[in-house]
Amino acid sequence: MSSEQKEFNFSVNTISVMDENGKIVGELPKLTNDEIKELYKKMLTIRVYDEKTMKIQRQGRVGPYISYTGQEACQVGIVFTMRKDDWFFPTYRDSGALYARGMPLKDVLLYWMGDARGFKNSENNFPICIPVGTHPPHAAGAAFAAKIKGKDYVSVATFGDGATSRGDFYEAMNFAGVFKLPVIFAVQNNQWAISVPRNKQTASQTIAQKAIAAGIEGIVADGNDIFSVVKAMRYAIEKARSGKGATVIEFMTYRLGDHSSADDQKKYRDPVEVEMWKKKEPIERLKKFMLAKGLWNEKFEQDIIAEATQTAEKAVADAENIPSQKLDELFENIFSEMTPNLKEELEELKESYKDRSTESTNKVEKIEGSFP
Ligand SMILES: Cc1ncc(C[n+]2csc(CCOP(=O)(O)OP(=O)(O)O)c2C)c(N)n1
Ligand SMILES: [Mg+2]
Repeated sequence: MSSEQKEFNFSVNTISVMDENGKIVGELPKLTNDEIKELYKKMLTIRVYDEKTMKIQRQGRVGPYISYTGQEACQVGIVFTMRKDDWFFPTYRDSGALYARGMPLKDVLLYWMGDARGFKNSENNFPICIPVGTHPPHAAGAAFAAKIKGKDYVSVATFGDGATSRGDFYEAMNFAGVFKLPVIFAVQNNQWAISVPRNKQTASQTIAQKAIAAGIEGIVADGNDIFSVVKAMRYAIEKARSGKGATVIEFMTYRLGDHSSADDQKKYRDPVEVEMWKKKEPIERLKKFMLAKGLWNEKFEQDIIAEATQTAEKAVADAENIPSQKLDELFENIFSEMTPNLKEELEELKESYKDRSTESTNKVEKIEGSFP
């Protein structure tokens, strides 16, 4: 029996616009000076919010928290390119993206305080997905709905390198490939999944190439360069909106802090590696570019920090001072109509609260528990 060999050629494109010294090495995406300043403001603002939240977490005023410091270019750049009516599917690492998309700090803080009302009024953002990588199929499903309804909104799911080892990721890509869905799988490859390094996660040379088997395009972009993030996302969104299907973008970035407030990264990471990545971090990099263009000065910086600090302090006070949530409110926003199972669970919970003075959760219970 003879077999004929056929060659297949696949490629993964890479996008890199600005190097770690703020020097332009590729073609800039179209952005006005005001837009560049706005991107910088958003990145610095969400860093202030992140630092404030970590501080109050250490004081026991929020539950377990996940910081995104070092990943601000992804957090801001991914949502900057989205329309308000596009659908966003974030993970626990993406509080910054939710702020950048306009969700009030108070509401996201409520979520981390264990208060279900945080996401009650959130428009076109799915709630933060805590289980690793279970939401790419949801994003593909929402994209399928857009297609059936003949609407031109797109779905964007963000998740980490670790999540790409899950079957759900492959199922979502496969579905998106077959039906040419308007969905973007935005992988924030921050090199670690808690203590598991990228090279133990997959033997594949890139994560982006995993898209190829599903018949969709995979791109690698510099996730610590806001210009590369905007460029890659714009390309994928335009493609999705015009009916040309899905894209996987692997954003190369780095988690500068601990995995979560319950983690100690010093136990498993070489400080030399962390220092090396600090030199590539996204805010300093954009600052260098802006300084050279005359778009940055110390007053601009200090004004942003002052405004963000003031907003953060007010948001913390507002979140801490709202009346406790009612037990019903924990269940109400999950489905448009409560399922029989949920109704049963709610009754059980109410029963267990029977002997308490109030039919609501309180702050002490809210901050119990930890995040792996
Ligand atoms: C289904 C599931 N398994 C395990 C965990 C515990 N866990 C939380 S985060 C995490 C690592 C995820 O890494 P990655 O996808 O790279 O995202 P990152 O946290 O680095 O942003 C794990 C294993 C979980 N939350 N959900
Ligand atoms: Mg990771």
